[in-house]
Amino acid sequence: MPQCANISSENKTIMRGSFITLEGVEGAGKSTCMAEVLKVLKENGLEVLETREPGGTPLGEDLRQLLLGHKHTGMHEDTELLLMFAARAEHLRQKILPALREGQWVLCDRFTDASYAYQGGGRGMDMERIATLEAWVQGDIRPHLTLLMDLPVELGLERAGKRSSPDRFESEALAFFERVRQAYLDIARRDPERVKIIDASRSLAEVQAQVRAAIENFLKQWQHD
Ligand code: Z5A
Repeated sequence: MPQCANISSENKTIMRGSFITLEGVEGAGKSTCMAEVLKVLKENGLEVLETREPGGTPLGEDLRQLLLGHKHTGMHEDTELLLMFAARAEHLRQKILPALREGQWVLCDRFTDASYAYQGGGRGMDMERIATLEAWVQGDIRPHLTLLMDLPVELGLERAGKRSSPDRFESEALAFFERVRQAYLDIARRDPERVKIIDASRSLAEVQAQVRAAIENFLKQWQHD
């Protein structure tokens, strides 16, 4: 596929920055810990682009409204998955790849692991379908490091519940989030080099210390390679 070939060759030749993602179930503390990651990267003199999925571009943010809002509560799961990847195609081409090409680091709140976890694990969609879309939209672009903020689902929902009214995903049942968590842990087991598990059930200070250690380790490796 031509789109794949273009993106693949860019990955090998042009990407100079590094691509870091944060993942986890609802209320795991991703947004809170983005700040700590950002702080460590900036202390090391790196220029960082912060972004999120679904979203990150004007079109992506509009798609986010459709995906998270309650206007289309009965949305078919295929539609949901395709909209996630439509937003991602735009995000990658308009924002992530240009930044990486310029040597910026990209810090993204959720990426394709979330499609495997929520649509694959949570909704039970065929993982092969997701892999097909991943290959089509991304070629061989993958995050270099992913921090998986892991905690018991009930604790995450309790933390998130204190904050705001639930969006379309947050309205799902506990069993849905248990499947999401297991799918994330499966990804981490299969790809331990890339995916580092953070015990997000601890106090904020302890979680931030784990996050800092993971980023500092990654920076050491990155400078060495
Ligand atoms: N989604 C999908 O289905 N498929 C995809 O491909 C993609 C996404 C990309 C939007 O994500 C939804 O899209 C998401 C999956 C789906 N749905 N869900 N659920 P999102 O990232 O925008 O939404 P979110 O997961 O709901 O994020 P969040 O609620 O903002 O959670 P968070 O960022 O992980 O948590 P937080 O805001 O940092 O912290 C939550 C609260 O806990 C807050 O009050 C903090 O002060 C507190 N907190 C944080 N850490 C601690 C500790 N350690 N101790 C005590 N309290 C803490």
